[in-house]
Amino acid sequence: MASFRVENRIWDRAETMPRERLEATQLQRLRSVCARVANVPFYRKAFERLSLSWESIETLDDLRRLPLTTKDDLREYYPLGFLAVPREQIVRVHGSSGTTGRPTFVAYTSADLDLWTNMCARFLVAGGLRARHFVHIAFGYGLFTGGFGLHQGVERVGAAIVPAAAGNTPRQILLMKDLSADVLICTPSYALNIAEVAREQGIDPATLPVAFGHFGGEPWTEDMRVRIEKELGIVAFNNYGLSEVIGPGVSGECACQNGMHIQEDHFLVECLNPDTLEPVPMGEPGELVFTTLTKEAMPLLRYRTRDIARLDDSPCPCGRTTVRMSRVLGRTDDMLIIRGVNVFPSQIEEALLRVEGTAPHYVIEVDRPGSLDEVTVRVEIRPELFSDKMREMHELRDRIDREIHTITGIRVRVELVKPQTLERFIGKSKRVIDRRIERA
Ligand code: DLL
Repeated sequence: MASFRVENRIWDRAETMPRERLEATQLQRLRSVCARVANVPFYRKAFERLSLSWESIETLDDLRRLPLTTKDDLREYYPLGFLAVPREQIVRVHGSSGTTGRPTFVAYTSADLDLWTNMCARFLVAGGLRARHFVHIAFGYGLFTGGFGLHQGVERVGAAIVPAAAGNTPRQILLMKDLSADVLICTPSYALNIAEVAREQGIDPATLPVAFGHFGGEPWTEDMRVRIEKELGIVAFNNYGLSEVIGPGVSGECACQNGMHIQEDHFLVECLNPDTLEPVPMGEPGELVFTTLTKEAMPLLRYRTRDIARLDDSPCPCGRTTVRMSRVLGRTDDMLIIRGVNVFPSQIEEALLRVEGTAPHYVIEVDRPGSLDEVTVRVEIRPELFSDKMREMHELRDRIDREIHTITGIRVRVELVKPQTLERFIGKSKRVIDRRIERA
């Protein structure tokens, strides 16, 4: 791992506010957002149905009385039916692509952009960014919130930006080398892709000038972090967000790398059992649900993210007083139910990364040719281990099979494929093909 060390620095005082003051601020903001959503048809109707008004919100516990919001609700009011301000006040629209084709749009006023920028600046500074750095951003600039969101945050910190955007990896490597970028921002899978392409070009990725990176936008595991840090010789930080809530900047790691600090002066977070919708005890995994406290254009109450994570309210040595979230353990909707067992793709990734010789490129295919679910995990083998000796390959396959079984409790069919045969992704990776859906 790189010798880079992060000195703890706080970007703004709100991050270390005493809990009582933070909670008083949250309550005042919660009442204000409940008053502001009165213009939004979905919330107006829900408030009527539940006989609620902003005046009836007297404590933070009253949050539980508010209606939940889902992605389907946003779809029902497509394209911009959740606006809480007149259209003239909108200065930007972003969106997230769904599985159904039509994106979900999110809108920002100029005040929203300002606070979003600040949120990104906060977590970047917590994770080592300083004005002296050169930052290579390999996120898409477009409807996706990754490129513009991070760009604004880096700009506010005063560091230099190379807005490389997505694609053309050999060119990205050239830019990183020639401009001596010391910070890399992209998805974790793309960071590994950069390392791989560098190797193909005869460049040891660890010799690239990057010292640390901020990665997010898709699920990744602790083992994947170790792999990225080793390959690129960097320190890798995790950051989390989603378009509906604001984009990147909802939470990010500090130098302690012990969970991602949630920007609680802007968001109220709940961790709920996705079936009963009751809060889970602190530290238990549950679905994260966010209420935006400060957004003007499209505030959301109790937005169900479908992301499963744990919360941790124990004090962090960095001095920030905000609750931390674990890495995302899975999603309630990419959760695969295989012969009755809940399996997250991240568990399969964890198993693969434990086996020496596998590359972190894999595809999980689920099918039900008869009455039973069958899972095939296709995984690339590292070039140096790909061999034409049948026995060695069989042993490797058996080891992977055992590891997956230990972690998930299910048996899968493992197919080893040649290096470089699976698709590479420049944005978010797509690891699961569920053929049961096509058959249904
Ligand atoms: O991915 C925002 C973002 C961009 C965050 C860049 C961080 C960096 P969406 O496209 O709306 O927004 O996708 C949101 O991506 O609900 C999670 O399932 C997943 N996700 C985002 N960050 C992480 C992360 C952006 N660090 C969805 N770990 C979320 C795991 C993540 N999953």
